[in-house]
Amino acid sequence: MITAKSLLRTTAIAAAILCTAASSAFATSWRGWNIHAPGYANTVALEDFAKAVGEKTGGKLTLKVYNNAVLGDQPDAIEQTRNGALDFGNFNLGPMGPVVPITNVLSLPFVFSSEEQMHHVMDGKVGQEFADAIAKKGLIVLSWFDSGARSMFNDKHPIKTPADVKGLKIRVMDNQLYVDMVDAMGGNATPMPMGSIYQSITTGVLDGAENNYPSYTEFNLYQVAKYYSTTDHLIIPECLCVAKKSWDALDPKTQDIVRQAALAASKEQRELWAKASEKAKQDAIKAGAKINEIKDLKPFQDAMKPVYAKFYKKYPDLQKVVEEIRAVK
Ligand code: GTR
Repeated sequence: MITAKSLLRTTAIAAAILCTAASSAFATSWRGWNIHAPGYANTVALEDFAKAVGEKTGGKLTLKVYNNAVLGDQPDAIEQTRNGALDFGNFNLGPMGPVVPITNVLSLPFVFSSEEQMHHVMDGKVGQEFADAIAKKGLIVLSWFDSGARSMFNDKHPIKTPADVKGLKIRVMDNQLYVDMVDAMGGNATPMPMGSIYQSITTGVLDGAENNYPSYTEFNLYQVAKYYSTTDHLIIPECLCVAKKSWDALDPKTQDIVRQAALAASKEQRELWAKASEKAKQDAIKAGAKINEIKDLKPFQDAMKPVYAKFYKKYPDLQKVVEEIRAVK
């Protein structure tokens, strides 16, 4: 029997459903992954990106950035964004390698000659080739971020020649290429999340790791691995990427707003990055880190020959991409 009360309840439920449907037709919210802490160059740029999109769409699309990898470790976050469980993220192209084979080229040691050359490559035709391949795996690259040059640090001694890496237990990101890279110098590589390095050095599971100055200080690693040697062996770009599923659900006008905001974020991140890198280096020195500036990197480059040989054997087609990169000045 339909009573006044049940009619009222049914009407209220129907109204709530309609309301949700209406608001979801007009407002969308996105969740974004970020490994870094508040204040880090990438975080500031991502948060400004989120703010700009919210403002310019008049609140129709709101973005929230989740910092400090609270939504999971990087390889998982890449997976989650590819399948649309997360909407966007700032990803390093290193852990992208297992998913998008061509991006492994960017993880070859010394593939770029400088950070400036990396910008020229990624902002041009070759960068577009990477973006196209990444799109086929469910992620839209909106812009490229910096992550400087990565160098080795440990708690045992300065690294002056590749032979000094012999026997060292070094943490690497999740990609076989980095294992091969450390192997080629006689060290032992262990892939593990960034957040586990500090404790692993303290307990002796690791002797060190490799990264740029801002991450070295962000994770307080100078406290447990004071010998930082400028091996500059990797210059890996990062992307501001959106889940293809989330992207395809936007109308063209909103897509344009998001893309423009991402390009502005990349410009901002690169400027902040340059300053943050220098500051992190000085902060590390003040805190007692011993920086060993390596003048001649040739012995390190020569030591990487087996890494390239193995890579070309596995991916013969990618040799031409390496050549394209090297042809960009
Ligand atoms: C940082 C990078 C992070 C992450 C980290 C790592 O430089 O910005 O995305 O890749 O290195 O080593 O795990």
